[in-house]
Amino acid sequence: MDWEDTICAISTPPGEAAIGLIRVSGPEAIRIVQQVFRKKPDGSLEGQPSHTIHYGLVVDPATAEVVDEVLLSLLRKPRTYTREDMVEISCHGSPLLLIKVVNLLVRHGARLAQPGEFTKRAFLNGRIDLTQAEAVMDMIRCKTEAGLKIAFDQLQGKLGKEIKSINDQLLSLLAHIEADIDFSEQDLQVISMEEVKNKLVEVLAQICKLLEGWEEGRILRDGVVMAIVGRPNVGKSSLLNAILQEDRAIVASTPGTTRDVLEDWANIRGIAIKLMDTAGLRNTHDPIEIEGVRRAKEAIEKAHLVLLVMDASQPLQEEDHMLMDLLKAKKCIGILNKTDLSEKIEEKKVVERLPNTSLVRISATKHIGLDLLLDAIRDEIFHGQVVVGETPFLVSSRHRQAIEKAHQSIYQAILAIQSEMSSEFLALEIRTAMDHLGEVIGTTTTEDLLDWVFGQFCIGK
Ligand SMILES: Nc1nc2c(ncn2[C@@H]2O[C@H](COP(=O)(O)OP(=O)(O)OP(=O)(O)O)[C@@H](O)[C@H]2O)c(=O)[nH]1
Ligand SMILES: [Mg+2]
Repeated sequence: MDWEDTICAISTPPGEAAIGLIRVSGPEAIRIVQQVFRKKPDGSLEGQPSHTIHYGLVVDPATAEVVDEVLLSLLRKPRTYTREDMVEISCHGSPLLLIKVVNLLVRHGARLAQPGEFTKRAFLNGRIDLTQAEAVMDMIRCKTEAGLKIAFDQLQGKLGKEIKSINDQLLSLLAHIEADIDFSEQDLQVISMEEVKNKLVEVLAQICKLLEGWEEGRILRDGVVMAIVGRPNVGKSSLLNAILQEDRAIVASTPGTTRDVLEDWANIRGIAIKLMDTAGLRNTHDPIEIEGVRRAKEAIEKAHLVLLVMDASQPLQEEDHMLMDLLKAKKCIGILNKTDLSEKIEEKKVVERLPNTSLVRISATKHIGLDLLLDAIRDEIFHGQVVVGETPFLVSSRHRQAIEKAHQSIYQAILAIQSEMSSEFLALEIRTAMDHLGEVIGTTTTEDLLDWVFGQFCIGK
């Protein structure tokens, strides 16, 4: 597919940097850049071979003002990111200067690119499938090594290939069924219903395997939210600091030190975890603390996992009991903190109140038991180690929804065989399943879907 317009954008993040990169893509990319580029030594870009780098000045032809001294990569289609002619201009990384160069390109016929438009062109020009396009953004955003591995596998086409392979199996089956329908009047049978059913069951198992990895994949990509809660002064902020290994939150012996919810990301055993340190929960008349307590309760609602911190050096108090009740239905780890002091907590009572919750003994300030706590957090999230292996992980809810719909259609097709419904009906269900799988890789898409997918990209990618 060819576009008439040529797009340009700053591809490096805003702010000062050593280098700022401007990308130009489209049929007029080389001609437009040529108008504002004075190659050194003298010469034109026009006759230059592809994949070459050129030194020169960006000059405003209207005023002869030299805007910047740049290196420019000339990339001719089709071996480019978008499969169009592209020029990448490496400027000095000043935000003002980059805007000036982009304005100059726009004045000479380029258009500002929409978010993700370069990758959208790569997809529409058939260089990558939709799962690969989405992986580009996952690569940029991911927070852990495992997330990066999943995104990279997807970018290499691992998920796309798996979906295509399932689709091909369905296509071959459909061809046989349709041949059967065509030859039905001649009483010729190309494939038996038993064979069709067995093949469909096989395909269903492959789809189930993909869906199984969804929860883990999503967590590895997006991470989880974990709230640290407890009554005042039990050591929640000390624990946050110990996990982050920095003095992030204020710690003080005065109960009610933390008022607002404090958030930060940590990489715990390869999982990206957003930690939320909250205000100590208690009944209070202080309006600021009341708001803090409200926010702490909100954090509990949002959290996938809660760390309930208790002070092991004191007997349980009313607030501890209140919290244990509040967290009954929540995924939770109980923490007995301050175990470096003499213990007064009635551990038995905690076990009785939270029978299905693991308890970990730590000292946040003396850094005792933290390794065990981090293991417990990982186990609570994953129930063991997650290995990024052969089966591609599903990480996008868009993919999951489409694959679940395909699963449903194939299931219906199997039921149709069992209840001896017509082959036409069977073919229809298989075709519907294929359409849903096509949505994942982008062979059946709508403009709305593409707008939604690429709308989540950053500009210049
Ligand atoms: N001995 C000992 N003291 C601790 C430990 N953890 C925290 N403390 C002390 O307990 C006091 C309260 O700690 P914080 O971390 O501020 O407690 P908090 O739960 O965040 O308190 P609020 O924000 O007021 O709800 C401080 O004086 C800490 O030094 C521990 O493991 N051992
Ligand atoms: Mg605190």
